[in-house]
Parts: sequence; C-alpha cells; structure tokens
Amino acid sequence: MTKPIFVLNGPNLNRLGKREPEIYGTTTLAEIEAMCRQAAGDRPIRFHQSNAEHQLVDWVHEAIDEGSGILINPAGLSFRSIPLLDALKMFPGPIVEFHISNIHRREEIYHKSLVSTVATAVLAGLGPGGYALAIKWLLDQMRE
Ligand code: DHK
Repeated sequence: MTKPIFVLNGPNLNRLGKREPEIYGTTTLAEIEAMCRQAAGDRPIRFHQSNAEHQLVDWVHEAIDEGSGILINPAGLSFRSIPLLDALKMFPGPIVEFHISNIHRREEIYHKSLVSTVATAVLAGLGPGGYALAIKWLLDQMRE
C-alpha cells in the first residue's frame, strides 16, 4: 500500500481566490488541490484545510501513523503554534513548509516561522503553482 502525502493548509486558506489577490493570487484552494493530485500521479494525496489549530495537529498525527510526507502551509499558525510544532517534530518523514507569498518580504510578524525549525525544506514566494513543485520534490525524496 503506497502511503499518502498529506497536504495540510491552515487558517484562512479556504478563502484563497478572494483573499488579498494582490498577495495570494486568484487561484482557489480547490484548484490547488487539483494541481497537487495531478502532480502526485499515482501517489495518494490527503488534502485538508482547517482554521482550527487542533484539527491540523490531529491531521499531523494521522500522517505520523499513515503518511509518507507532509506538505504544509501552516498560514498564520507558522509563527506561534507550539502544538503544531510539537506534532511535526514527531513526523519521521520529509516535511515541506510552504507559503504562497515570500513571507520574508512581508511584515515583520511573518518573518520567523516556528515550523521552519523542523521542516526538511521551506518554499516561499512561488505562488500557488509552487504546491505542485513541492509535491514533485517530495516524490523524489521517496524514490531515493
Ligand atoms: C498564508 C498566510 O495565511 C499567512 O499567515 C502567511 C501564507 C503566508 C502564504 O503565503 O501562503 O504568513
């Protein structure tokens, strides 16, 4: 059984398409999900979004038990969530932290991600299309 890649999205990402299009573009989360599934090919994807910290922690626990890799856009939880950080520390596989925007060019509050201290790789500023690149990278890690 091929273990799935978990693609996890944090608060407010359900509003993509209408949310600050000058920063995040107009691609919707549903369109991003389709891009991820296409990029993954035969590899199963578990694609989730929640505005609730505890739900993201629960999905990381599922990934610990069942997943091969995690692609996570923690959104605003990147910068303050100890529970999410603690859950990610338990994940044995590769983790890609992903941000649509270049958080380092934005307001100071977005510059220091806790998740980056445990992520295998960090992608920021590539826009919504970057999700597919992150999936491809994760697939390569699983072939090695
Ligand atoms: C999305 C968010 O919601 C912000 O809180 C992050 C990230 C940036 C993004 O670029 O995808 O700071």
